[in-house]
Amino acid sequence: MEKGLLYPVTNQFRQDQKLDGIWDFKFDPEAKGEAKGWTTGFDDPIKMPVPASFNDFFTDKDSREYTGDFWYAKKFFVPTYMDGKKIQLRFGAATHRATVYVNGQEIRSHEGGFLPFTADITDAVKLGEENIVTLKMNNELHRDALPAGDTATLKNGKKMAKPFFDFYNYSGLNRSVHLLAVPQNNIYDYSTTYEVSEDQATVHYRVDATDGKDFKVSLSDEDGNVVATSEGQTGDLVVKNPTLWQVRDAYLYTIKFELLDAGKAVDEYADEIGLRTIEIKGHEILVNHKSVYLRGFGRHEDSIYAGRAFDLNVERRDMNLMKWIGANSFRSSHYPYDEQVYKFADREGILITDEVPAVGFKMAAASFLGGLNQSFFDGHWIDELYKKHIDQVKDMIKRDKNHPSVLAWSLCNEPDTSTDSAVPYFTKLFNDSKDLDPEKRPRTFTLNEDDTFETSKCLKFPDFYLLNRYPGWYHKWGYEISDGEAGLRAELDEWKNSDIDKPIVFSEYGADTEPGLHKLPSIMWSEEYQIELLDMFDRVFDSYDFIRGEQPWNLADFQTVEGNMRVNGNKKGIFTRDRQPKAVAFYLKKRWTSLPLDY
Ligand code: GCB
Repeated sequence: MEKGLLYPVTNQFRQDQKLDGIWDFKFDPEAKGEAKGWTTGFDDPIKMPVPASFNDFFTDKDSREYTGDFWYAKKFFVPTYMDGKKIQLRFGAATHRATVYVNGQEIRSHEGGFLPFTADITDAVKLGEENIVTLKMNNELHRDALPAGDTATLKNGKKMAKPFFDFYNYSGLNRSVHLLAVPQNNIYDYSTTYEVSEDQATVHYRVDATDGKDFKVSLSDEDGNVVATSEGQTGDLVVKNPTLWQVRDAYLYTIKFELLDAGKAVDEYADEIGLRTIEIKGHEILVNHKSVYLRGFGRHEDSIYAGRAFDLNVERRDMNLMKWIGANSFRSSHYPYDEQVYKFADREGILITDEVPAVGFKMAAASFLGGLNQSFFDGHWIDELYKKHIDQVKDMIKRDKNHPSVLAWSLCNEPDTSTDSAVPYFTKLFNDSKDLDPEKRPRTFTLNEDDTFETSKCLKFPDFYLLNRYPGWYHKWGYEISDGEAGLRAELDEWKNSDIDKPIVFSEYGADTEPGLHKLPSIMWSEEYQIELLDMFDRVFDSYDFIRGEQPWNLADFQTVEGNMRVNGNKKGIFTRDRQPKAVAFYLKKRWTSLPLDY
Protein backbone atom coordinates (compact mmCIF):
# COMPACT_ATOMS: atom_id res chain seq x y z
CA MET A 1 0.00 0.00 0.00
CA GLU A 2 1.28 3.46 -0.93
CA LYS A 3 1.53 6.14 1.76
CA GLY A 4 0.13 8.85 -0.47
CA LEU A 5 -1.04 8.97 -4.05
CA LEU A 6 -1.65 12.65 -4.66
CA TYR A 7 -1.39 13.60 -8.31
CA PRO A 8 1.92 15.37 -9.07
CA VAL A 9 1.86 19.19 -9.27
CA THR A 10 4.33 22.01 -9.63
CA ASN A 11 4.00 24.95 -7.25
CA GLN A 12 6.20 27.14 -5.07
CA PHE A 13 7.30 24.11 -3.03
CA ARG A 14 7.05 21.21 -5.48
CA GLN A 15 8.37 20.37 -8.88
CA ASP A 16 6.94 17.86 -11.32
CA GLN A 17 8.82 16.95 -14.50
CA LYS A 18 7.64 14.22 -16.86
CA LEU A 19 10.24 11.72 -18.02
CA ASP A 20 8.12 10.61 -20.97
CA GLY A 21 9.69 10.18 -24.36
CA ILE A 22 12.19 7.68 -25.71
CA TRP A 23 13.51 5.08 -23.27
CA ASP A 24 15.87 2.14 -23.76
CA PHE A 25 14.17 -1.24 -23.80
CA LYS A 26 15.33 -4.86 -23.86
CA PHE A 27 13.77 -8.31 -23.47
CA ASP A 28 15.35 -10.56 -20.83
CA PRO A 29 13.97 -14.05 -21.59
CA GLU A 30 16.58 -15.78 -19.43
CA ALA A 31 16.02 -13.40 -16.50
CA LYS A 32 19.71 -12.64 -16.33
CA GLY A 33 19.55 -8.84 -16.54
CA GLU A 34 20.89 -8.20 -13.04
CA ALA A 35 23.71 -10.71 -13.47
CA LYS A 36 24.65 -8.98 -16.73
CA GLY A 37 24.77 -5.59 -14.99
CA TRP A 38 21.71 -4.11 -16.65
CA THR A 39 20.83 -2.21 -13.46
CA THR A 40 23.14 0.54 -14.71
CA GLY A 41 21.99 0.34 -18.34
CA PHE A 42 22.41 -2.08 -21.24
CA ASP A 43 23.85 -2.28 -24.75
CA ASP A 44 21.89 -2.59 -28.00
CA PRO A 45 18.63 -1.27 -26.65
CA ILE A 46 15.41 -1.01 -28.61
CA LYS A 47 14.25 2.61 -28.55
CA MET A 48 10.83 2.51 -26.93
CA PRO A 49 8.25 5.28 -26.45
CA VAL A 50 6.86 5.92 -22.95
CA PRO A 51 4.01 5.86 -22.15
CA ALA A 52 3.16 2.87 -24.34
CA SER A 53 2.60 -0.87 -24.35
CA PHE A 54 5.50 -2.40 -26.21
CA ASN A 55 3.47 -5.10 -27.99
CA ASP A 56 1.95 -3.56 -31.11
CA PHE A 57 5.07 -1.70 -32.22
CA PHE A 58 6.68 -5.00 -33.18
CA THR A 59 6.22 -6.67 -36.54
CA ASP A 60 7.30 -10.15 -35.38
CA LYS A 61 5.06 -12.33 -33.28
CA ASP A 62 7.66 -13.45 -30.70
CA SER A 63 8.19 -9.85 -29.65
CA ARG A 64 4.52 -8.91 -29.66
CA GLU A 65 3.55 -11.89 -27.54
CA TYR A 66 6.65 -11.66 -25.32
CA THR A 67 5.99 -12.82 -21.77
CA GLY A 68 8.63 -12.68 -19.05
CA ASP A 69 11.17 -10.11 -17.81
CA PHE A 70 12.01 -6.98 -19.77
CA TRP A 71 13.94 -3.83 -18.98
CA TYR A 72 13.53 -0.09 -19.40
CA ALA A 73 16.25 2.52 -18.85
CA LYS A 74 16.53 6.29 -19.10
CA LYS A 75 19.09 8.91 -18.17
CA PHE A 76 17.77 11.97 -16.36
CA PHE A 77 19.33 15.07 -14.91
CA VAL A 78 18.77 16.16 -11.30
CA PRO A 79 19.39 19.91 -10.94
CA THR A 80 21.18 21.19 -7.82
CA TYR A 81 18.21 23.36 -6.91
CA MET A 82 16.46 20.16 -5.84
CA ASP A 83 18.96 19.92 -2.97
CA GLY A 84 17.23 19.53 0.39
CA LYS A 85 14.02 18.19 -1.18
CA LYS A 86 12.75 14.64 -1.26
CA ILE A 87 13.37 13.41 -4.80
CA GLN A 88 11.00 10.82 -6.16
CA LEU A 89 10.13 8.91 -9.29
CA ARG A 90 6.44 8.27 -9.76
CA PHE A 91 5.33 5.57 -12.18
CA GLY A 92 1.70 5.87 -13.30
CA ALA A 93 1.49 2.20 -14.31
CA ALA A 94 4.14 -0.48 -14.78
CA THR A 95 2.45 -3.64 -16.06
CA HIS A 96 2.44 -5.92 -14.09
CA ARG A 97 5.46 -5.81 -11.75
CA ALA A 98 8.60 -3.71 -11.56
CA THR A 99 11.85 -3.29 -9.61
CA VAL A 100 13.36 0.19 -9.80
CA TYR A 101 17.12 0.87 -9.78
CA VAL A 102 18.77 4.29 -9.76
CA ASN A 103 22.46 4.44 -10.59
CA GLY A 104 22.53 0.69 -10.01
CA GLN A 105 21.04 0.93 -6.51
CA GLU A 106 17.86 -1.08 -5.96
CA ILE A 107 15.16 1.28 -4.70
CA ARG A 108 11.92 -0.70 -4.50
CA SER A 109 9.60 -3.19 -6.16
CA HIS A 110 5.92 -2.91 -6.95
CA GLU A 111 3.24 -5.28 -8.18
CA GLY A 112 0.00 -4.20 -9.83
CA GLY A 113 0.08 -2.83 -13.35
CA PHE A 114 -2.75 -0.33 -13.17
CA LEU A 115 -1.96 1.86 -10.16
CA PRO A 116 0.84 4.34 -9.48
CA PHE A 117 3.77 3.97 -7.10
CA THR A 118 6.49 6.29 -5.93
CA ALA A 119 10.17 5.48 -5.45
CA ASP A 120 12.10 7.73 -3.07
CA ILE A 121 15.44 8.20 -4.80
CA THR A 122 16.82 11.06 -2.66
CA ASP A 123 19.78 9.04 -1.38
CA ALA A 124 20.55 7.40 -4.72
CA VAL A 125 20.81 10.43 -7.01
CA LYS A 126 23.74 12.70 -7.80
CA LEU A 127 22.76 16.37 -7.83
CA GLY A 128 23.86 18.49 -10.76
CA GLU A 129 24.60 15.35 -12.77
CA GLU A 130 23.04 12.84 -15.08
CA ASN A 131 21.57 9.78 -13.38
CA ILE A 132 20.13 6.58 -14.78
CA VAL A 133 16.92 4.81 -13.84
CA THR A 134 16.42 1.21 -14.91
CA LEU A 135 13.41 -0.98 -14.34
CA LYS A 136 13.22 -4.72 -14.43
CA MET A 137 9.64 -5.48 -15.33
CA ASN A 138 7.61 -8.65 -15.74
CA ASN A 139 4.27 -9.23 -17.45
CA GLU A 140 3.54 -12.86 -16.57
CA LEU A 141 0.04 -13.78 -15.45
CA HIS A 142 -0.58 -15.90 -12.37
CA ARG A 143 -3.58 -17.10 -10.45
CA ASP A 144 -2.35 -15.34 -7.32
CA ALA A 145 -2.06 -11.97 -9.09
CA LEU A 146 -4.39 -9.31 -10.48
CA PRO A 147 -5.60 -9.64 -13.21
CA ALA A 148 -5.62 -13.44 -12.92
CA GLY A 149 -4.37 -15.88 -15.51
CA ASP A 150 -1.69 -18.43 -16.27
CA THR A 151 1.66 -18.29 -18.00
CA ALA A 152 2.30 -21.30 -20.21
CA THR A 153 5.62 -22.46 -21.61
CA LEU A 154 5.42 -23.67 -25.19
CA LYS A 155 7.42 -26.66 -26.43
CA ASN A 156 9.85 -24.25 -28.09
CA GLY A 157 10.62 -22.75 -24.66
CA LYS A 158 8.78 -19.47 -25.26
CA LYS A 159 6.40 -18.24 -22.59
CA MET A 160 2.85 -17.24 -23.39
CA ALA A 161 0.23 -15.30 -21.40
CA LYS A 162 -3.04 -17.16 -20.88
CA PRO A 163 -5.40 -14.56 -19.43
CA PHE A 164 -8.59 -15.59 -17.63
CA PHE A 165 -9.99 -12.33 -18.99
CA ASP A 166 -10.97 -10.91 -22.33
CA PHE A 167 -8.47 -8.13 -22.99
CA TYR A 168 -4.99 -8.29 -24.45
CA ASN A 169 -2.17 -8.48 -21.93
CA TYR A 170 -0.66 -5.19 -23.09
CA SER A 171 2.52 -4.53 -21.14
CA GLY A 172 5.07 -1.87 -20.45
CA LEU A 173 5.23 1.59 -18.93
CA ASN A 174 1.65 2.35 -19.87
CA ARG A 175 1.40 5.70 -18.11
CA SER A 176 3.66 8.70 -17.51
CA VAL A 177 6.78 8.66 -15.37
CA HIS A 178 7.33 11.76 -13.23
CA LEU A 179 10.46 13.09 -11.56
CA LEU A 180 9.29 14.92 -8.45
CA ALA A 181 10.88 17.15 -5.86
CA VAL A 182 8.74 17.68 -2.77
CA PRO A 183 9.52 19.24 0.61
CA GLN A 184 10.96 16.86 3.26
CA ASN A 185 7.96 17.73 5.36
CA ASN A 186 5.13 17.37 2.88
CA ILE A 187 1.41 17.01 2.49
CA TYR A 188 0.85 13.43 1.30
CA ASP A 189 -2.90 12.86 1.50
CA TYR A 190 -6.22 14.59 2.01
CA SER A 191 -9.88 13.68 1.86
CA THR A 192 -13.25 15.38 1.87
CA THR A 193 -16.85 14.50 2.63
CA TYR A 194 -19.90 16.60 1.87
CA GLU A 195 -23.27 17.76 3.09
CA VAL A 196 -25.32 19.74 0.61
CA SER A 197 -28.67 21.53 0.54
CA GLU A 198 -30.15 24.14 -1.79
CA ASP A 199 -28.56 27.12 -0.05
CA GLN A 200 -25.55 25.67 1.75
CA ALA A 201 -22.80 23.09 1.34
CA THR A 202 -20.30 21.93 3.93
CA VAL A 203 -17.00 20.35 3.02
CA HIS A 204 -15.54 18.31 5.88
CA TYR A 205 -11.84 17.86 5.19
CA ARG A 206 -8.86 16.03 6.62
CA VAL A 207 -5.28 16.58 5.49
CA ASP A 208 -2.11 14.63 6.37
CA ALA A 209 1.52 15.67 6.33
CA THR A 210 4.69 13.81 7.27
CA ASP A 211 5.18 16.12 10.23
CA GLY A 212 2.89 18.73 11.77
CA LYS A 213 -0.78 19.44 12.15
CA ASP A 214 -0.77 23.15 11.47
CA PHE A 215 -2.64 23.91 8.24
CA LYS A 216 -4.36 26.80 6.48
CA VAL A 217 -7.16 25.70 4.17
CA SER A 218 -9.16 27.65 1.61
CA LEU A 219 -11.83 26.98 -0.98
CA SER A 220 -12.14 29.09 -4.15
CA ASP A 221 -14.81 29.15 -6.83
CA GLU A 222 -14.18 28.92 -10.58
CA ASP A 223 -13.56 32.68 -10.74
CA GLY A 224 -10.81 32.41 -8.14
CA ASN A 225 -12.82 34.02 -5.32
CA VAL A 226 -12.13 32.52 -1.90
CA VAL A 227 -15.52 31.38 -0.61
CA ALA A 228 -14.49 29.67 2.66
CA THR A 229 -11.43 29.25 4.85
CA SER A 230 -10.43 27.09 7.78
CA GLU A 231 -7.45 26.04 9.88
CA GLY A 232 -6.20 22.75 11.26
CA GLN A 233 -5.78 19.16 10.19
CA THR A 234 -9.53 18.55 10.13
CA GLY A 235 -12.27 21.11 9.72
CA ASP A 236 -15.26 22.38 7.80
CA LEU A 237 -15.58 24.75 4.88
CA VAL A 238 -19.06 26.20 4.67
CA VAL A 239 -20.26 27.58 1.33
CA LYS A 240 -23.41 29.69 1.14
CA ASN A 241 -25.44 29.42 -2.07
CA PRO A 242 -23.06 26.86 -3.56
CA THR A 243 -22.95 25.77 -7.17
CA LEU A 244 -23.19 22.02 -6.83
CA TRP A 245 -21.40 19.45 -8.96
CA GLN A 246 -24.23 17.96 -10.98
CA VAL A 247 -24.30 15.07 -13.43
CA ARG A 248 -23.36 16.43 -16.89
CA ASP A 249 -23.31 19.91 -15.35
CA ALA A 250 -20.12 20.01 -13.34
CA TYR A 251 -18.79 22.85 -11.25
CA LEU A 252 -15.39 22.57 -9.59
CA TYR A 253 -14.07 24.44 -6.59
CA THR A 254 -10.37 24.53 -5.73
CA ILE A 255 -9.35 23.39 -2.28
CA LYS A 256 -5.92 24.56 -1.14
CA PHE A 257 -3.97 23.26 1.83
CA GLU A 258 -0.92 25.04 3.23
CA LEU A 259 1.28 23.24 5.73
CA LEU A 260 2.74 25.63 8.31
CA ASP A 261 5.87 25.24 10.39
CA ALA A 262 6.26 27.90 13.08
CA GLY A 263 3.66 29.96 11.22
CA LYS A 264 5.53 29.76 7.89
CA ALA A 265 4.25 27.83 4.85
CA VAL A 266 6.52 24.84 4.04
CA ASP A 267 4.28 22.99 1.56
CA GLU A 268 1.12 23.56 -0.40
CA TYR A 269 -1.25 21.32 -2.35
CA ALA A 270 -4.30 22.45 -4.34
CA ASP A 271 -6.87 20.30 -6.12
CA GLU A 272 -10.25 20.62 -7.80
CA ILE A 273 -13.22 19.13 -5.98
CA GLY A 274 -16.97 19.04 -6.58
CA LEU A 275 -19.63 19.69 -3.97
CA ARG A 276 -22.08 16.80 -4.15
CA THR A 277 -23.39 13.82 -2.25
CA ILE A 278 -23.89 10.22 -3.32
CA GLU A 279 -26.32 7.85 -1.72
CA ILE A 280 -28.31 4.72 -2.37
CA LYS A 281 -31.84 4.74 -1.03
CA GLY A 282 -34.01 1.73 -1.70
CA HIS A 283 -33.57 1.06 -5.40
CA GLU A 284 -32.54 4.61 -6.28
CA ILE A 285 -29.06 6.02 -6.90
CA LEU A 286 -29.07 9.58 -5.62
CA VAL A 287 -26.69 12.42 -6.47
CA ASN A 288 -27.41 15.53 -4.42
CA HIS A 289 -30.52 13.74 -3.12
CA LYS A 290 -31.90 13.39 -6.65
CA SER A 291 -32.36 10.13 -8.51
CA VAL A 292 -30.01 9.41 -11.41
CA TYR A 293 -30.49 6.80 -14.14
CA LEU A 294 -27.09 5.74 -15.43
CA ARG A 295 -26.46 5.51 -19.15
CA GLY A 296 -22.99 4.92 -20.43
CA PHE A 297 -20.50 2.18 -21.07
CA GLY A 298 -18.03 -0.39 -20.00
CA ARG A 299 -14.73 0.73 -21.48
CA HIS A 300 -11.06 -0.13 -21.94
CA GLU A 301 -7.90 1.90 -22.17
CA ASP A 302 -7.09 0.57 -25.61
CA SER A 303 -6.03 2.07 -28.90
CA ILE A 304 -3.96 1.28 -31.96
CA TYR A 305 -0.14 1.30 -31.81
CA ALA A 306 0.28 2.12 -28.12
CA GLY A 307 -2.09 -0.58 -26.76
CA ARG A 308 -3.08 0.14 -23.19
CA ALA A 309 -1.04 3.35 -22.90
CA PHE A 310 -2.88 6.36 -21.62
CA ASP A 311 -3.39 8.71 -24.54
CA LEU A 312 -4.83 12.12 -23.76
CA ASN A 313 -6.00 12.46 -27.37
CA VAL A 314 -7.96 9.20 -27.36
CA GLU A 315 -9.45 10.14 -24.01
CA ARG A 316 -10.57 13.55 -25.27
CA ARG A 317 -12.27 11.82 -28.19
CA ASP A 318 -13.90 9.22 -25.92
CA MET A 319 -15.26 11.92 -23.62
CA ASN A 320 -16.68 13.77 -26.62
CA LEU A 321 -18.27 10.57 -27.94
CA MET A 322 -19.86 9.97 -24.56
CA LYS A 323 -21.21 13.52 -24.44
CA TRP A 324 -22.47 13.31 -28.03
CA ILE A 325 -24.35 10.09 -27.40
CA GLY A 326 -25.92 11.35 -24.17
CA ALA A 327 -23.96 9.18 -21.72
CA ASN A 328 -23.56 10.24 -18.10
CA SER A 329 -21.43 7.43 -16.71
CA PHE A 330 -18.98 4.59 -17.33
CA ARG A 331 -17.26 1.77 -15.51
CA SER A 332 -13.47 1.73 -15.50
CA SER A 333 -13.62 -1.89 -16.59
CA HIS A 334 -11.46 -3.78 -15.66
CA TYR A 335 -8.86 -1.70 -13.84
CA PRO A 336 -8.43 1.86 -12.54
CA TYR A 337 -7.65 4.18 -15.46
CA ASP A 338 -5.06 6.96 -15.68
CA GLU A 339 -5.82 9.81 -13.27
CA GLN A 340 -6.38 12.21 -16.15
CA VAL A 341 -9.47 10.20 -17.15
CA TYR A 342 -10.99 11.07 -13.77
CA LYS A 343 -10.00 14.72 -14.18
CA PHE A 344 -11.85 14.82 -17.51
CA ALA A 345 -14.88 13.14 -15.95
CA ASP A 346 -14.81 15.58 -13.01
CA ARG A 347 -14.95 18.43 -15.50
CA GLU A 348 -17.67 16.90 -17.69
CA GLY A 349 -19.93 15.69 -14.87
CA ILE A 350 -19.61 12.03 -15.77
CA LEU A 351 -20.02 9.36 -13.07
CA ILE A 352 -17.49 6.53 -12.77
CA THR A 353 -17.80 3.11 -11.24
CA ASP A 354 -14.14 2.62 -10.38
CA GLU A 355 -13.02 -0.98 -10.76
CA VAL A 356 -9.97 -2.67 -9.23
CA PRO A 357 -8.09 -5.07 -11.60
CA ALA A 358 -9.71 -8.09 -9.93
CA VAL A 359 -10.77 -9.88 -13.08
CA GLY A 360 -10.45 -13.53 -14.05
CA PHE A 361 -11.62 -14.79 -10.65
CA LYS A 362 -13.55 -17.61 -12.25
CA MET A 363 -12.07 -20.72 -13.73
CA ALA A 364 -14.80 -20.73 -16.35
CA ALA A 365 -13.50 -17.36 -17.52
CA ALA A 366 -10.56 -19.33 -18.82
CA SER A 367 -13.06 -21.05 -21.08
CA PHE A 368 -11.80 -19.14 -24.09
CA LEU A 369 -8.68 -21.15 -23.42
CA GLY A 370 -10.26 -24.50 -22.68
CA GLY A 371 -12.03 -24.05 -19.34
CA LEU A 372 -11.03 -25.40 -15.97
CA ASN A 373 -13.53 -27.15 -13.83
CA GLN A 374 -12.83 -25.97 -10.31
CA SER A 375 -14.08 -23.23 -8.02
CA PHE A 376 -11.66 -20.34 -8.21
CA PHE A 377 -11.99 -19.57 -4.51
CA ASP A 378 -10.95 -23.11 -3.52
CA GLY A 379 -7.55 -22.60 -5.12
CA HIS A 380 -4.29 -22.77 -3.16
CA TRP A 381 -3.50 -19.27 -4.51
CA ILE A 382 -6.35 -17.58 -2.69
CA ASP A 383 -4.53 -16.24 0.40
CA GLU A 384 -1.75 -14.69 -1.65
CA LEU A 385 -4.27 -13.29 -4.12
CA TYR A 386 -6.33 -11.75 -1.34
CA LYS A 387 -3.32 -9.81 -0.02
CA LYS A 388 -2.75 -8.29 -3.44
CA HIS A 389 -6.45 -7.70 -3.99
CA ILE A 390 -7.04 -5.72 -0.79
CA ASP A 391 -3.77 -3.86 -1.30
CA GLN A 392 -4.95 -2.66 -4.71
CA VAL A 393 -8.41 -1.79 -3.40
CA LYS A 394 -6.67 0.38 -0.78
CA ASP A 395 -4.51 2.13 -3.38
CA MET A 396 -7.40 2.64 -5.80
CA ILE A 397 -9.53 4.27 -3.10
CA LYS A 398 -6.61 6.33 -1.81
CA ARG A 399 -5.83 7.54 -5.33
CA ASP A 400 -9.38 8.27 -6.53
CA LYS A 401 -11.41 9.17 -3.44
CA ASN A 402 -11.31 12.93 -4.02
CA HIS A 403 -12.80 12.84 -7.51
CA PRO A 404 -16.41 14.04 -7.61
CA SER A 405 -16.90 11.81 -10.65
CA VAL A 406 -16.33 8.60 -8.67
CA LEU A 407 -19.75 7.20 -7.87
CA ALA A 408 -18.92 3.73 -6.58
CA TRP A 409 -16.21 1.11 -6.16
CA SER A 410 -16.34 -2.14 -8.08
CA LEU A 411 -14.27 -4.63 -6.12
CA CYS A 412 -14.27 -7.42 -8.72
CA ASN A 413 -15.46 -8.28 -12.21
CA GLU A 414 -17.46 -11.49 -12.53
CA PRO A 415 -16.08 -13.52 -9.62
CA ASP A 416 -17.37 -17.04 -9.19
CA THR A 417 -19.85 -16.21 -6.42
CA SER A 418 -21.93 -19.37 -6.75
CA THR A 419 -19.72 -21.51 -4.54
CA ASP A 420 -19.57 -21.55 -0.74
CA SER A 421 -15.86 -20.78 -0.80
CA ALA A 422 -16.57 -17.32 -2.26
CA VAL A 423 -18.46 -16.29 0.87
CA PRO A 424 -15.52 -16.02 3.33
CA TYR A 425 -13.46 -14.26 0.66
CA PHE A 426 -16.05 -11.57 0.06
CA THR A 427 -16.93 -11.29 3.75
CA LYS A 428 -13.32 -10.35 4.36
CA LEU A 429 -13.04 -8.10 1.31
CA PHE A 430 -16.16 -6.12 2.17
CA ASN A 431 -15.17 -5.88 5.86
CA ASP A 432 -11.60 -4.84 5.17
CA SER A 433 -12.67 -2.18 2.67
CA LYS A 434 -15.60 -0.68 4.52
CA ASP A 435 -13.76 2.26 6.15
CA LEU A 436 -11.31 3.05 3.37
CA ASP A 437 -13.45 5.69 1.69
CA PRO A 438 -14.35 8.59 3.99
CA GLU A 439 -17.33 9.27 1.71
CA LYS A 440 -18.51 5.67 2.14
CA ARG A 441 -19.43 5.36 -1.51
CA PRO A 442 -21.38 2.26 -2.52
CA ARG A 443 -19.33 -0.90 -3.14
CA THR A 444 -20.24 -3.62 -5.54
CA PHE A 445 -18.97 -6.22 -8.03
CA THR A 446 -20.31 -7.42 -11.36
CA LEU A 447 -22.25 -10.66 -11.57
CA ASN A 448 -21.79 -12.78 -14.62
CA GLU A 449 -24.46 -14.84 -16.32
CA ASP A 450 -23.85 -17.88 -14.05
CA ASP A 451 -24.28 -15.78 -10.92
CA THR A 452 -27.97 -15.15 -10.77
CA PHE A 453 -30.52 -14.34 -8.16
CA GLU A 454 -30.84 -18.11 -7.64
CA THR A 455 -27.22 -19.24 -7.80
CA SER A 456 -25.10 -16.48 -6.29
CA LYS A 457 -24.22 -16.94 -2.64
CA CYS A 458 -22.87 -13.42 -2.31
CA LEU A 459 -25.88 -11.20 -2.97
CA LYS A 460 -25.78 -9.73 0.52
CA PHE A 461 -22.50 -7.90 -0.11
CA PRO A 462 -23.07 -5.30 -2.87
CA ASP A 463 -24.82 -2.00 -2.09
CA PHE A 464 -26.21 -2.19 -5.61
CA TYR A 465 -25.92 -4.81 -8.33
CA LEU A 466 -24.02 -4.76 -11.57
CA LEU A 467 -25.30 -7.44 -13.94
CA ASN A 468 -23.33 -8.62 -16.96
CA ARG A 469 -25.78 -10.52 -19.18
CA TYR A 470 -25.43 -11.84 -22.72
CA PRO A 471 -28.67 -13.43 -23.91
CA GLY A 472 -28.87 -12.89 -27.64
CA TRP A 473 -25.12 -13.35 -27.95
CA TYR A 474 -23.51 -16.13 -25.90
CA HIS A 475 -26.78 -18.01 -25.60
CA LYS A 476 -30.22 -17.77 -27.20
CA TRP A 477 -28.68 -15.96 -30.13
CA GLY A 478 -29.97 -15.04 -33.57
CA TYR A 479 -33.55 -16.11 -34.23
CA GLU A 480 -33.75 -17.46 -30.65
CA ILE A 481 -33.36 -13.96 -29.20
CA SER A 482 -37.03 -13.93 -28.14
CA ASP A 483 -36.24 -16.82 -25.80
CA GLY A 484 -33.28 -14.78 -24.56
CA GLU A 485 -35.65 -11.94 -23.73
CA ALA A 486 -38.03 -14.32 -21.97
CA GLY A 487 -35.15 -15.71 -19.87
CA LEU A 488 -33.99 -12.23 -18.94
CA ARG A 489 -37.48 -11.27 -17.87
CA ALA A 490 -37.85 -14.48 -15.86
CA GLU A 491 -34.65 -13.66 -13.94
CA LEU A 492 -35.69 -10.06 -13.36
CA ASP A 493 -39.10 -11.20 -12.13
CA GLU A 494 -37.28 -13.19 -9.47
CA TRP A 495 -35.41 -10.09 -8.32
CA LYS A 496 -38.69 -8.19 -8.40
CA ASN A 497 -40.52 -10.74 -6.27
CA SER A 498 -37.68 -10.98 -3.75
CA ASP A 499 -37.36 -8.83 -0.66
CA ILE A 500 -34.20 -7.23 -2.04
CA ASP A 501 -34.72 -3.54 -2.69
CA LYS A 502 -31.48 -2.28 -4.23
CA PRO A 503 -30.69 -0.72 -7.62
CA ILE A 504 -29.62 -2.93 -10.49
CA VAL A 505 -27.42 -1.52 -13.23
CA PHE A 506 -26.83 -3.55 -16.38
CA SER A 507 -23.09 -3.15 -16.61
CA GLU A 508 -22.58 -5.39 -19.66
CA TYR A 509 -24.66 -6.68 -22.57
CA GLY A 510 -24.01 -6.52 -26.27
CA ALA A 511 -23.25 -8.18 -29.57
CA ASP A 512 -20.02 -8.43 -31.53
CA THR A 513 -20.54 -6.42 -34.69
CA GLU A 514 -18.39 -6.08 -37.75
CA PRO A 515 -18.68 -2.46 -38.90
CA GLY A 516 -20.01 -2.25 -42.42
CA LEU A 517 -21.64 -5.67 -42.35
CA HIS A 518 -25.30 -5.16 -43.29
CA LYS A 519 -27.95 -7.78 -43.67
CA LEU A 520 -31.73 -7.66 -44.07
CA PRO A 521 -33.14 -9.44 -42.21
CA SER A 522 -30.42 -9.21 -39.63
CA ILE A 523 -27.81 -11.83 -38.91
CA MET A 524 -25.42 -12.01 -35.98
CA TRP A 525 -22.36 -9.78 -36.46
CA SER A 526 -24.35 -7.36 -38.64
CA GLU A 527 -24.97 -3.76 -37.61
CA GLU A 528 -28.71 -4.49 -37.77
CA TYR A 529 -28.42 -7.30 -35.22
CA GLN A 530 -26.54 -5.10 -32.74
CA ILE A 531 -29.43 -2.61 -32.84
CA GLU A 532 -32.03 -5.36 -32.43
CA LEU A 533 -30.20 -6.78 -29.44
CA LEU A 534 -29.90 -3.42 -27.69
CA ASP A 535 -33.53 -2.68 -28.48
CA MET A 536 -34.52 -5.99 -26.86
CA PHE A 537 -32.58 -5.09 -23.71
CA ASP A 538 -34.03 -1.58 -23.62
CA ARG A 539 -37.58 -2.98 -23.76
CA VAL A 540 -36.72 -5.09 -20.75
CA PHE A 541 -35.09 -2.22 -18.85
CA ASP A 542 -38.16 -0.09 -19.40
CA SER A 543 -40.32 -2.72 -17.67
CA TYR A 544 -38.59 -2.71 -14.25
CA ASP A 545 -38.27 0.37 -12.05
CA PHE A 546 -35.38 -1.07 -9.99
CA ILE A 547 -33.16 -1.07 -13.07
CA ARG A 548 -31.25 2.12 -12.57
CA GLY A 549 -28.78 2.09 -15.37
CA GLU A 550 -27.66 0.67 -18.70
CA GLN A 551 -24.02 0.41 -19.72
CA PRO A 552 -23.65 -1.69 -22.86
CA TRP A 553 -20.39 -3.44 -23.60
CA ASN A 554 -18.28 -1.66 -24.87
CA LEU A 555 -17.73 1.98 -25.77
CA ALA A 556 -15.30 0.90 -28.51
CA ASP A 557 -13.91 -2.27 -30.09
CA PHE A 558 -10.75 -3.45 -28.34
CA GLN A 559 -7.93 -5.93 -28.63
CA THR A 560 -8.09 -9.36 -26.98
CA VAL A 561 -6.14 -12.60 -27.27
CA GLU A 562 -6.59 -14.24 -30.63
CA GLY A 563 -9.05 -17.10 -30.74
CA ASN A 564 -11.99 -18.63 -32.50
CA MET A 565 -14.39 -16.34 -30.61
CA ARG A 566 -12.63 -13.14 -31.61
CA VAL A 567 -12.05 -11.52 -34.99
CA ASN A 568 -9.10 -9.20 -34.36
CA GLY A 569 -10.44 -8.43 -30.90
CA ASN A 570 -13.76 -7.88 -29.24
CA LYS A 571 -16.18 -6.15 -31.60
CA LYS A 572 -18.96 -5.26 -29.18
CA GLY A 573 -18.03 -1.60 -29.48
CA ILE A 574 -20.75 0.95 -30.10
CA PHE A 575 -17.85 2.73 -31.79
CA THR A 576 -15.04 1.17 -33.77
CA ARG A 577 -11.54 0.95 -32.36
CA ASP A 578 -10.70 4.17 -34.21
CA ARG A 579 -13.68 5.79 -32.51
CA GLN A 580 -16.18 6.12 -35.36
CA PRO A 581 -19.87 5.25 -34.86
CA LYS A 582 -21.47 1.98 -35.81
CA ALA A 583 -25.16 2.30 -36.75
CA VAL A 584 -26.18 1.42 -33.18
CA ALA A 585 -24.57 4.64 -31.91
CA PHE A 586 -27.34 6.67 -33.56
CA TYR A 587 -29.96 4.38 -32.05
CA LEU A 588 -28.48 4.87 -28.57
CA LYS A 589 -28.09 8.61 -28.99
CA LYS A 590 -31.78 8.90 -29.77
CA ARG A 591 -32.72 6.90 -26.68
CA TRP A 592 -30.27 8.43 -24.24
CA THR A 593 -30.80 12.04 -25.20
CA SER A 594 -34.55 11.66 -24.74
CA LEU A 595 -34.54 9.89 -21.36
CA PRO A 596 -34.89 12.21 -18.36
CA LEU A 597 -31.95 12.20 -15.91
CA ASP A 598 -33.99 10.47 -13.23
CA TYR A 599 -35.74 8.12 -15.68
C1 GCB B 1 -17.67 -10.27 -20.02
C2 GCB B 1 -16.43 -9.65 -19.50
C3 GCB B 1 -15.75 -8.74 -20.51
C4 GCB B 1 -15.79 -9.40 -21.89
C5 GCB B 1 -17.24 -9.59 -22.29
C6 GCB B 1 -17.39 -10.27 -23.66
O1 GCB B 1 -18.49 -10.76 -19.30
O2 GCB B 1 -16.62 -8.96 -18.29
O3 GCB B 1 -14.44 -8.50 -20.10
O4 GCB B 1 -15.10 -8.66 -22.85
O5 GCB B 1 -17.89 -10.39 -21.35
O6 GCB B 1 -17.56 -9.58 -24.63
O7 GCB B 1 -17.30 -11.49 -23.71
